[in-house]
Amino acid sequence: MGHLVSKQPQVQVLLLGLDNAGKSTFLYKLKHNACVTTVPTIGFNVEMLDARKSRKNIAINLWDVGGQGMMRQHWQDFHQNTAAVMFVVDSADNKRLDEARKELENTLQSDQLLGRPLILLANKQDVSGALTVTELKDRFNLRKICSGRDWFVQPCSASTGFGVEEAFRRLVQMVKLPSEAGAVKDNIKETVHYLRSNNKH
Ligand code: G3D
Ligand code: MG
Repeated sequence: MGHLVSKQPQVQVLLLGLDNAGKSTFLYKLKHNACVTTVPTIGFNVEMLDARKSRKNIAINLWDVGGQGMMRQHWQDFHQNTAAVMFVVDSADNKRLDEARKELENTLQSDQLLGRPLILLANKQDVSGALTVTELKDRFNLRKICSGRDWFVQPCSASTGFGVEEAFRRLVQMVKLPSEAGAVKDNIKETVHYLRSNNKH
């Protein structure tokens, strides 16, 4: 895509979460408003979505990086230049909630993601017994692990489409364009943090 000259601001957003959380279903519902049969993602899927922000047309590149064990070690490689994170949780899979919380905590600790907004997708709300937004916030201790960044929990069902568009609208609202003052400030904060942590070694 490097050779395509475009003035349209592009932002990169990561769609993360455990395998089977519903990332690929969410991505394709958003892109095509379709329920496609997903297969476990090997490698990654990426889709470009058009949006409008600050009276500009922007393109959001949404990266769905495979959630399976082996792929998780590559999440780090995708953190650079990431403007926001969408983290998908299977709210009905009680057994794996702690595993999901640990992955989210690890992700948020990445230096490159410092201050980036987080949208937590409380997915599979159509399944009976799914945790509510309030329950998930408590279970993940979100107020604590998200301090220093904007965050929002969106209830949704990637397969029925409930909450999917709302999640995208919220993302567009929260993401900072590279030209925005806040983003520049964040870059400075990030650089200072980087220099400080390197000085410790
Ligand atoms: P992943 O990309 O995060 O690994 P997928 O997850 O998008 O492949 O989804 C994993 C399974 O969960 C799929 O079922 C998919 O249909 C289902 N799923 C995704 N979102 C929802 C949802 O909101 N509600 C319900 N009930 N199911 C959902 P299969 O059976 O194909 O494995
Ligand atoms: Mg997938």
